[in-house]
Amino acid sequence: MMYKHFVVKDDTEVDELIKAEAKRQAEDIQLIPSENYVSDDVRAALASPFTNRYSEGYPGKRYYGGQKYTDQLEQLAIDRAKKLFRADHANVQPHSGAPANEAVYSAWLEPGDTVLAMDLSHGGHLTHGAPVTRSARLYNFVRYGVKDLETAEIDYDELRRLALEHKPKLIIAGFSAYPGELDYEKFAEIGNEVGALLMADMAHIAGLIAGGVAKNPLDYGFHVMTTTTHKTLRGPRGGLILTKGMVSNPLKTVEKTIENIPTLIDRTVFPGMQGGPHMNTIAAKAVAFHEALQPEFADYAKQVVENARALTEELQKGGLKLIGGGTKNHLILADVYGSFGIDGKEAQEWLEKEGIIVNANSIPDDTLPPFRPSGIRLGTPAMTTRGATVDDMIAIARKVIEVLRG
Ligand code: DSN
Repeated sequence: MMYKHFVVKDDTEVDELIKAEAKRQAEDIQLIPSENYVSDDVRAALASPFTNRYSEGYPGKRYYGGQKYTDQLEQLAIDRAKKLFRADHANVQPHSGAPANEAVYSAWLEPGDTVLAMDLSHGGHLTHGAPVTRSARLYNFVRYGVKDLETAEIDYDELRRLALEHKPKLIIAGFSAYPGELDYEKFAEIGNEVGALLMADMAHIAGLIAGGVAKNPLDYGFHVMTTTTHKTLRGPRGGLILTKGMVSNPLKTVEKTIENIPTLIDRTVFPGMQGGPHMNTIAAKAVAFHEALQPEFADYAKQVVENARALTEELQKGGLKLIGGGTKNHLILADVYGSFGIDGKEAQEWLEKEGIIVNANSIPDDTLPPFRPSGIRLGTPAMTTRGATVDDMIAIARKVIEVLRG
């Protein structure tokens, strides 16, 4: 899949690098589960004159003039996002997933408040309270994880025990390296028992939710859903926050209650955390949401999951141990150290030499350090966009095994 080249005509240094990267992306087997290939329409929107605008505020309530078209554009993106995810409210301005998560924390929590979230090495994300992050210094994160490597099931009894003990103000469901499906009903039951705000970070599986092959947490009592727009959702790099409930009178002071969460979030994104939204990215988000609303996107999402299952089966046949014994979504976490005695970084480098791109990743309770962990993470969203089928995934899996064994 070679992109049409938009020439950077007066800067050959940058133009050459763009061409080289486009060629690499077309030739390598791209298995990083958080990456994808956007459409030419998404790229056209990103390169549009909307990049020139400053539009602090929200549609109809801006601080600068000349907002006739930015207002229409942002409203279109909002309406499409709401429709796609059955949300009452959408904020399309977060620059990416980490700021989207931070915005929810800042809207809802006070410094020192407790949050219950998935441990990074068990599949959670850095922004879910990894000790190296800014939010971990501000808030008290308590971590839950999986029961064991074989099933990779969340330990819901432990999660409930932790919730009753620590009384978190926020419970986060979501992950960046977890091959299972979460039990949102169970999360909601526990969250409601302790009166916590329920937030789902769906960055990895937003496209699967949009395509109808993964459950939508908003259908199970979650109050807030954050996501990036560039992984399985196949849009531009960016963030999105969806909520149940409506924005209240924007002029009034609002209390921190669950019914005010849409207003609190809007106010935290702007003016609380960000300045001008990136309107060209919002244009590209609108295009991606439109694409994801088409019936073909449901076929794509289904194929992503089928391809992931085919990849897991063949990798396992080749002797690679997988966390959870397979996958229920688009991503696979493999224990290369436990399988072949090499660490994830070595595996990543050897595979790259053969044109197969993966990322080294920690596995639950990893005994190796994060930069040289025991695992690798693989996924199918990008290759599925390129038209890969189950047969292609079997061939790719065989090549991966050949390289790792070699
Ligand atoms: N870096 C992303 C991922 O690869 O999952 C998450 O932010």
